[in-house]
Amino acid sequence: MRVIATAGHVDHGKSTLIRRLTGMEPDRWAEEHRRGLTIDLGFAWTDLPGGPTAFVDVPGHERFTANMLAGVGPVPAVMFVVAADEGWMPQSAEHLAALDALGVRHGLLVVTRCDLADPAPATRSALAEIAATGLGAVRAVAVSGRTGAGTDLLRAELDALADGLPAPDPNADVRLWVDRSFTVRGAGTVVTGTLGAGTVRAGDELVLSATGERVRVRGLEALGRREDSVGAVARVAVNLRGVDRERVGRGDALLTPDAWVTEREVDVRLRRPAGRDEELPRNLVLHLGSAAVPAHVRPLGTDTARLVLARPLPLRAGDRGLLRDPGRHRVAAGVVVLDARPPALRRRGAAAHRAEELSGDVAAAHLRARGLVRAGELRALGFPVTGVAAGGWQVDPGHWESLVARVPDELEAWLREHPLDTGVGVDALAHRFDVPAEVLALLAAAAGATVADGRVRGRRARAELPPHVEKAVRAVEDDLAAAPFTAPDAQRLADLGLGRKEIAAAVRAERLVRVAEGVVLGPDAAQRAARVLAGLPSPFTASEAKRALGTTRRVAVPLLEHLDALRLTRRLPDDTRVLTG
Ligand SMILES: Nc1nc2c(ncn2[C@@H]2O[C@H](COP(=O)(O)OP(=O)(O)OP(=O)(O)O)[C@@H](O)[C@H]2O)c(=O)[nH]1
Ligand SMILES: [Mg+2]
Repeated sequence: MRVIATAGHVDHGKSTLIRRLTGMEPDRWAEEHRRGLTIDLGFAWTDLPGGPTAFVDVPGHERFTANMLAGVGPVPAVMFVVAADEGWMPQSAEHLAALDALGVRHGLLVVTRCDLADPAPATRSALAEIAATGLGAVRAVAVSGRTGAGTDLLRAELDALADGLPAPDPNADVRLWVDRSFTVRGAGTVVTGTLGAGTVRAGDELVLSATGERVRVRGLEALGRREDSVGAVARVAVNLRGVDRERVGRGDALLTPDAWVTEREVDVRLRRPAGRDEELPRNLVLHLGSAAVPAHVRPLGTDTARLVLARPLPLRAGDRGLLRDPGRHRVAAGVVVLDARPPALRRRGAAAHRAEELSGDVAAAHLRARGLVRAGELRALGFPVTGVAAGGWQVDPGHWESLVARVPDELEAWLREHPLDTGVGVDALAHRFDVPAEVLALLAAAAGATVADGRVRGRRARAELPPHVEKAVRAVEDDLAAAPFTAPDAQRLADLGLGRKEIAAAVRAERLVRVAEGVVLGPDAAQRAARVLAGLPSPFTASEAKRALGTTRRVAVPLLEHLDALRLTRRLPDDTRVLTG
């Protein structure tokens, strides 16, 4: 389905054209008929040669501009109507300014009431006005709603307009801006809206933006027919289970669960209409989607501001809306959302700093300010998923680097405090780094530490030893695997080519521990020895320790001193020892 909105000055013949194109009555209210005036949005549809096409018919009267904005807000294309006999009028100008601010890029000029006047002058002036906006050069067609002249051409031009629209993403997250809600006897609450992207299916669970409550899609209708699923772009009526009609209305949105953030503060870029440089009023109304929400404007830089909304809205970076001054009946500025979850501005000078951030890479600044953010949250905010990916999180690259650099120090510090541990618990280290455990594991790995059985162990820098030393160290490791406290003797070390320098390298790489000149053991020798000694009566003598460890005096004496230094053991005045802790 394609969806096209009308726009144009009051009484210029919009609803008459919709009636003629669709055979349906867009003015739904008795009062509209009595006054011959559209007050609220009207909805109608027809089959054009290129496919079914729905229309959102808007009121032209300036009193109902808010309704007009709710109708065109979510619609990507517009049929701009100007009466041949009246030409360009004030609401023509306000509607055009609104479309420009909302970023509508696809339009068609329809000059109607041609039976009353020559369409050429109105066409000329309207095309010139439209060309000065983001709509650019549009095609024009002259018609009469009364006689039907030009209707076939209008249908062909509407088809061409619809065909030129960008294809919507059927898999996008749903944000259906509600423009109507009513009760159907026996079915309950029904809401309607223009679905701009994504797909809604019967049975889906969606979130009501205003309250955050979950609602279930009981049934769907599009173009007057029941459907199991409706994909964008479409006019759709959604029958909801579990929500009263009073709790949902125009300006609410139905959202894909967990895919949107709904906040009260938002940073935006402002686009002032040309020639309007006076200071922006502080209190305006933000129109975005079908919502109209009072907004307090806090200027940040020359063209950026923080909006504090009267109620939260589900927004994303890139969303377009406009700020309107309802008292003066005019568009004060177009807005483009830059950050839908901006940081608090607390310190002096924070606004100026923020303005600078907003003129650069906003997504990167967002990540930098927080250190790390869930990837899903970046998506929900409409940001590209930047930074270092780590277990569902995205980490600011600078933060990541500083964390990686801290890993060895933190490991060492931990092992100093907990000498019996061979590694640090992932959770404990995560707590120290103030990051989630899944991020910590990846951080540790990036720092060259190993993570196994929920523990992080320091770097085993195998790759860093020259090959001949590596080979020799492995031989020593094999010896020690069989007898952990039987240090290789001088002859064995010499045979393996392990001199003073080679041993020092192996110690630096945490492959060996040197407890005395020429006495090397495995890196966990102290911890293992402490566990063996725990089986002895306390206090114990050096000979008792030597026997328990199954080693010689050459090893046992310096090993015990090593244990003393690590405060695993304490030496008593009579030369016996006790285990600490
Ligand atoms: N002669 C003539 N009258 C027309 C034509 N189109 C509309 N009208 C008349 O103009 C008046 C307004 O037409 P609508 O279609 O209600 O105008 P509208 O743009 O929908 O007005 P609002 O929704 O209130 O902004 C009605 O009396 C129509 O009968 C036309 O092509 N020729
Ligand atoms: Mg009308």
